Amino acid sequence: MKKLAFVLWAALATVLVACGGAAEPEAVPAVELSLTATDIAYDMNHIEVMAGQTIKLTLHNKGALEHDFSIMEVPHTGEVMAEEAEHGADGHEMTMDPEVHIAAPIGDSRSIEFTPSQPGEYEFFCTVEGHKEAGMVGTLVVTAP
Ligand SMILES: [Cu+2]
Repeated sequence: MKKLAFVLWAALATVLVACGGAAEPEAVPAVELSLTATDIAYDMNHIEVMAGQTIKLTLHNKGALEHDFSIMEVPHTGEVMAEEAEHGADGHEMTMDPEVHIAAPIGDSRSIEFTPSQPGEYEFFCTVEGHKEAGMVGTLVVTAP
């Protein structure tokens, strides 16, 4: 009987681990980042985190134009959770499909959460036309844990 109880417990534990993406053991605590966008720049062009570290990034738009934070491709675990990632009324149409994307309306803030899983350097930028070229670009450096 004891053995059966253990088997059930083990099965339950497996189910719990399998269900919650957040149930994965978190090696490193999440990091909260604040990125401010103005016309036309970010206040940070270099972000450094550890692989496996969840990034909770809040983009504050203090400009008179719409801005976003995007990464075309970055290996990550779990889902990218964006708070209202869509662009607003400025008619900006996304012609690309970045894996990580959060747009902040003028004078507002929006957050995104994701967990890069592999060390490397990943470019982040604003997808609004001409903004990357004007300097809204930076590097997310993911270091080995
Ligand atoms: Cu922009």
